Amino acid sequence: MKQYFALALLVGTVVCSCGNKADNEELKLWYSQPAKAWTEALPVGNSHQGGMVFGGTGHEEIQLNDETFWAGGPHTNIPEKANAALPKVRKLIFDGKFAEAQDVVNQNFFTGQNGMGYLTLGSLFIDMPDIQDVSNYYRDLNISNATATTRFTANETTYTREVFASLTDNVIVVRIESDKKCGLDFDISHNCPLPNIIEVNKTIIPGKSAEDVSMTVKIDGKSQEGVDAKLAAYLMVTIKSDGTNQVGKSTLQVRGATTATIYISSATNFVNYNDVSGNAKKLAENALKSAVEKDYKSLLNSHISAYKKQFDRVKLELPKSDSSAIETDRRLAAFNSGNDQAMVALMFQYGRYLLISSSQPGGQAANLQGIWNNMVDAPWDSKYTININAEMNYWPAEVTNLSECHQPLFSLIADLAQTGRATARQMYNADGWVAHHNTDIWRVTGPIDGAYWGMWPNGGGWLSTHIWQHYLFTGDKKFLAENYNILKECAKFYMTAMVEHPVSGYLVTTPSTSPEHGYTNDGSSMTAGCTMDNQIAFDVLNQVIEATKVLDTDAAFRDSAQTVLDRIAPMAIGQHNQLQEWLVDADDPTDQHRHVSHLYGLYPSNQISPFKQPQLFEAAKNTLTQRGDMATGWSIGWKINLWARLLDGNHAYKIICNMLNLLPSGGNPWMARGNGRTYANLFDAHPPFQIDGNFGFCAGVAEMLLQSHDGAVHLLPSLPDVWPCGSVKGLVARGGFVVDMEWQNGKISRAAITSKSGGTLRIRSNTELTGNGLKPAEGNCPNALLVSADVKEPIVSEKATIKAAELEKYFEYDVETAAGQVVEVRAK
Ligand code: FUC
Repeated sequence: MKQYFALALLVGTVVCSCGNKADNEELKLWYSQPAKAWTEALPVGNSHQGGMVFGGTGHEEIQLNDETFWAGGPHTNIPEKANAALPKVRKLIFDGKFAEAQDVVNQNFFTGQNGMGYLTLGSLFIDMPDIQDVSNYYRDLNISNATATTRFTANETTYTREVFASLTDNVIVVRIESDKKCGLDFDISHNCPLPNIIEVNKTIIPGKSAEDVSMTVKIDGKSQEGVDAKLAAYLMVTIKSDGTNQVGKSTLQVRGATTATIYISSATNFVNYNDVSGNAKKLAENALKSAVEKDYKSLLNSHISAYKKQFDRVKLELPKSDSSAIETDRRLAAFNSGNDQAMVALMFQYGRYLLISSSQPGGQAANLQGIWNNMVDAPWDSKYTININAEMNYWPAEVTNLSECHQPLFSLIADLAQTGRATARQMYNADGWVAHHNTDIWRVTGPIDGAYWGMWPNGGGWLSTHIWQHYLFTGDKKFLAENYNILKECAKFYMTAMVEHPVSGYLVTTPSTSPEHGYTNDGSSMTAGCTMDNQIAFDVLNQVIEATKVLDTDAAFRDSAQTVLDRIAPMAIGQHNQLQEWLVDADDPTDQHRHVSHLYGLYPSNQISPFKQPQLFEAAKNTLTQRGDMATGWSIGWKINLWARLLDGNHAYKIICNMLNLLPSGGNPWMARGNGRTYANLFDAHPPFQIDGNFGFCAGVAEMLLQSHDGAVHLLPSLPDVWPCGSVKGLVARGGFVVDMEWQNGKISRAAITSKSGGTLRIRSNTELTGNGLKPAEGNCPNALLVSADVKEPIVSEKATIKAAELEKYFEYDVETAAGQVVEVRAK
């Protein structure tokens, strides 16, 4: 009740928003033409199924996916010869013979199996042959209720198609209506680039005069790189209409209907990475049968209410504009010449929409394209690149209040903790588990793609930090206990695979690479103990040590983990005042490489604090400045978060502007044409399409408004000048604090913070605050969930002239909270 009251107060007093559009108008992507290309079509998804809606008139296409439809079958890609070659590779690296080391790795560390590709189910087509002279065309994706609508007039009839991927009934539903009685005639067909068999039939419904018509399509998977296809998909379609339903040779036909509902289900025989014994046909049939029994309105309502339960947790109001009256592609194209802050809010919420639609509990983790892919050979197989991209997909999960959407990633991690054991043992004689820079639905953990890119044994380490982050946000000790062994075994990998560096004496991972980047001029990326590796190893060990304390367990293990942790190299500041990417001071300050791996310590990790490590903070800023502002889509997504962590909202916003730049569809999808980084359907462009940038953007906007990794819940840490006023509701801080706040003239005016699980709430703000129970903070932050990592002092080059960062004045307060309590504060 108290919380409700606080919210009502907030909502009632937003004075700065000057727009007059209703919320649901703001939350639409809309267009006045059908999609001509896939990156103009609009995504719907229920995590298991994805659909891309083109919004055609006489010829509509809905391209379909099933999250478990992948090439190949259960297999591993552990290179047999790696272990024998390992000592030689390490010696070559320590001797500085990097190119030779890379050759040996290339010859011995790969199996030729580079992970399997995510496939398409092809497309369903809806043909209305008599459609001519179309007028009043409109299509949209409404992300406030997760439905896509297409509407147009032809033959003096207005046709409306509504599409949604039901979050509750495991089917995609298409509703077609004609405003003229019996005005609806259409045919349904299917086409797929993979081999398929189509069957059509009529079902006489007992007790009813109408007949339903159905289509069953069996689609074969694909062998890849010598791994046999073990998956097949079933796609099933049923139409109910109030007209005459009939079947053609391989089509379904509706004649003289006023309304028709198309139900689409799909399944494969995938059970888990090691089991393909599922009955795809039965699964698809069951989903279809139970959905068909429900009427359209009840399906729609239960979908919308399930969606809203997640989506409505967060509301963001930035200064409004009237630009939602402009269709989305033109609006995007105009972004950099206007002041359309509502577009930023739309793109932020679109990230949340995409996460809800692609990653529900029990499903597969969102892959490189989420769940949406129309190709048989998708870019990078549309699998999981775990040296940044898959992790980025989950950056918005906790902070934007979609914690349960994180769950599919935890299942993926749990699988890798199984499959990665043999890889650790056989490649490195190491305990625990390891994964390299990619994985797929079969949970391969061996290196892929060649040494320069793939020789990186930290994919498992980075992923496992998500377990700890989930704990920090939720305080869920049961979750931590259930996943403790994954953390412990991951730590054991580092404890047994790291070796002593012969010169520095530090423990290092090697062979490795600072992701996809090298500094030598011999075309090699091989290295030992690069900064990112050290930061990840630090997190893995530090987090498991903290976990043993929280769970009061494994004291002896804690001590041995600490011994290893103490021997990891500190970060180093080099001659260009930069954070060094490698143990050697070899960074090129003119290098604009997209991977900013050594800034992992700044974001997503919490090893570089302006309060605790001010020199490192300054060095990180120099590095990011040197790397430049323009990059591939995901790299831009990362840089928004990084500038937010650097407490520079205006620079973060500059990067936002680089992202919100239309890349028109057409041409070679791989080629950067100009600086466009977002397609007409607001999919992020690497280019080509990768969904990580959407999620990085979403997390970045949240990070500008709220941070909680550095000893306090920091309100508005990184507000750009272009957002002088606004409000946000429902962002989540570590410690389980849900934050509603509003600001005016660039300063927080009031906030209501709900404590989900109690504990000390330490608030940081650049504005003096007042509120019940607020007292000035003293000493270290007493809430362990909010505390940043204690890292070693950096090594600083003699050539560096670095000074500690100068910070604005912050006010800090402590409030003791009980679970459920709402803390209300306002500007003094
Ligand atoms: C890594 C990146 C590429 C791309 C790919 C999926 O290899 O370096 O830019 O994002 O993953």
